[in-house]
Amino acid sequence: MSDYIPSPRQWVRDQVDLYERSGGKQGTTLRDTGLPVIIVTHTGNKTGAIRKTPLMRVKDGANYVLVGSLGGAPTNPVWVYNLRANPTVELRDHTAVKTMRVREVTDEAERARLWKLAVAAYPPYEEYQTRTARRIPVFLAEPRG
Ligand code: F42
Repeated sequence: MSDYIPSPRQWVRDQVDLYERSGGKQGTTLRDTGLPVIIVTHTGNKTGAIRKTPLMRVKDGANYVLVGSLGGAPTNPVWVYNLRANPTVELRDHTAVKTMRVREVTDEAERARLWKLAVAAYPPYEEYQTRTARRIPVFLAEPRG
């Protein structure tokens, strides 16, 4: 069993704590936006530790779109490298917890379709992409068959 290492960012850590402690009944939205958030539990690619990352909830049928925006920062969030290395995750959406498999979306047409869904769910993603030279990574989490 690996250990859970919480995020070094206090507000992120607090959100994960409240979301999980309440069984997905509290702490489920992004600050004052009221927009829904999911928690992705994954594995650190160097430590092998358990990591928990809140992300905006972007649904595509039974699947979820994960957007590595990090507010338009110049570098990818670290969790992107973790998902590339260890694609099996546990995804919590409110009270529902599922094991899912994640893949990075590289097909341009598929990415364009999913990006539209992402921006519809969380409009600031569009501006975040204009702030950074990197292509914001997009992943699709699918139920593990
Ligand atoms: N971030 C997004 O990118 N997209 C979103 O849609 C999003 C929504 C969101 C909603 C609510 C909320 O509370 C936060 C939200 N965030 C969103 C922020 C998100 O939760 C992450 O905090 C953010 O993306 C930064 O991710 P990060 O993985 O870069 O986290 C940093 C701060 C971090 O935890 N760093 C760790 C550290 O100790 O510095 C490293 C953790 C790690 O995974 N280490 C790896 C390991 O093996 O354990 C090795 C790392 C390596 O070097 O490869």
